[in-house]
Amino acid sequence: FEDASGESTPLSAVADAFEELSAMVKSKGCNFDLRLKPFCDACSLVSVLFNSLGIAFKFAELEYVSKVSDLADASKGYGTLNNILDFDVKHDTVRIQGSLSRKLRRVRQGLDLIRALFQNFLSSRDCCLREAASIAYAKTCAPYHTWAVRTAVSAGMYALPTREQLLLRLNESDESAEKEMQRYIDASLPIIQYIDKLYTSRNINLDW
Ligand code: 1PZ
Repeated sequence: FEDASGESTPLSAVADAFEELSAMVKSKGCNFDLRLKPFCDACSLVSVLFNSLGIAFKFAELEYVSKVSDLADASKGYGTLNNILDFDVKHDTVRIQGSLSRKLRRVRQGLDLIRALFQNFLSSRDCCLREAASIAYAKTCAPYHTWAVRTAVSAGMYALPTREQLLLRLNESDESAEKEMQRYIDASLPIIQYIDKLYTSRNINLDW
């Protein structure tokens, strides 16, 4: 997708990257052995959205970016997402803080947060960004975050830009944003489900 000036927007780049990933996953189903490199490349594009959020979520950006970058650094040694899980299962380190399986789980929660946020954002044009973001956060990440983090996030919500400011900063209109967000919503779901299956197929529950 290109905007009126012929440039692709940050949002369309994110949607493109996730459509490519989900096409790979869908074509081969859960037997597909997704490589870390294309996965991390797509995940790092998401962080451009942070630039439009202002400084209130700088800590969330640093947190997300560092986890994606640790996974990207591991891509040479591990190759695929499956290998990360295999390693941590073997060493009994899946849920240990700092393990790659735990970082992958957190990045997956971030992807789901954006998906839920976009869904709320599109459900009503009157829905303000703070409301859309608060509800999405409560559903996808808050249950797994400490009280201190949840408190900081809810304070930060008041510093979010308005719906109009966000669209302006993303270089989107209501119509174009709707199209791009919907593409991300549809394309990210198979990726999120694929990641969940990496854990559940190894009898690891997802309550963390
Ligand atoms: C327009 C978009 C508005 C979104 C606003 C929502 C902001 C959510 C802020 C989340 C802050 C998370 C801060 C730190 C959390 C850490 O405690 C956890 C656990 O880390 P561990 O103990 O496993 O090392 N880290 C995470 O959950 C990873 C990062 C989640 C942040 C996702 C952000 C998603 C991307 C948003 C892009 C606009």
